[in-house]
Amino acid sequence: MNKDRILQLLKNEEYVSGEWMSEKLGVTRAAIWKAVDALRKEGHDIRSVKKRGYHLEPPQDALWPACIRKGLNTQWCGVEIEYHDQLESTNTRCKDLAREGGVHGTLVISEEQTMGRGRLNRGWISRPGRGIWMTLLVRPRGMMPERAPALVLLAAVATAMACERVSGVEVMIKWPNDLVAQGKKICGMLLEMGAGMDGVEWAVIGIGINIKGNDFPEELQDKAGDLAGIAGREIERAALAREFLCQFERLYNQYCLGGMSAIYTLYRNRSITLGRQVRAICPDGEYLGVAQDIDEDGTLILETQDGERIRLRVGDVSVRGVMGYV
Ligand code: BT5
Repeated sequence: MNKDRILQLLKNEEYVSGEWMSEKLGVTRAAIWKAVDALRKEGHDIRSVKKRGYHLEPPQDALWPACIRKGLNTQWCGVEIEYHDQLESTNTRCKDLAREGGVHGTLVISEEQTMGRGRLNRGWISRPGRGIWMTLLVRPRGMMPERAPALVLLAAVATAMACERVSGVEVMIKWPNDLVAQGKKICGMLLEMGAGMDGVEWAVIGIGINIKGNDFPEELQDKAGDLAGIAGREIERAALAREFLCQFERLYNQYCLGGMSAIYTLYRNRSITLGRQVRAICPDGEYLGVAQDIDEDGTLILETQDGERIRLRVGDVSVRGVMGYV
């Protein structure tokens, strides 16, 4: 038991002192020493560094909090990072944290999801080591629930910017919040929230980014892609997660000061949906038309072939010429 907790603490910070661990776990220094020794015998590369404490050497491309935090200079975004080797869904775990009082800016991340979720109860393939499966908790002040989709648009811009910076590949956004690179979906997002009389109490933004060959099933082979495959080089996942936290904090702070308008401009500039011929499949039917605009609460405005303007809040769009739609 102690061993698992110690491993968790070592994955969390680059250096952890024995004294701090013994306080945190309520056991003696000798017990810590013994557990560390046992972990070493099991093959964990734990080093003792003078004046700094224990250091667990991460394997290549580890997504541990300690790796993400290295060089992270945000004020609140990613203040708490909870890492799991396996979870059903980072959104489910993050929702529990939100209800238990988890702080604004908490990130939940898992190496693998066994029941990763898409929108409308669809599944999300999240194999170990193949991507970044993470959920960010935010507590917006004074936001009405109908405005909350704006948070995912903000996250889409932040994630697109982070992916581009780290991979060098151009990343576009397909309404509402799929990230697309070279015509393939590399990332999807799932927003869930809890609201009370005063508006949104918490919102969790789940983000799944395919990094390297996610073994897509036959039906997704043409549609889904992975960032490393498209970039033609390795992508360091911790660096990408770190860059996402920086970009998200910057855009969120901007939104708190000046509202969504600047972020909408960034969103529109990256949209592969606007101005294009699209087919939209919505809960109430299917529409063909030209995507005209996206308004302040994330609604897509479509002009149909007979000149009617319709507003779509939820749905899937296929953009002519992208992801197999001709
Ligand atoms: C999404 O839904 O795109 C939202 C995906 C959100 C995933 C993240 S991972 C971390 C967090 N924890 C969760 O449990 N979820 C979030 P949607 O637009 O409904 O797309 C789902 C559809 O995309 C599926 O029905 C498949 O057709 C396809 N799909 C499934 N896995 C995929 C993958 N890894 N890459 C690309 N497409 C995928």
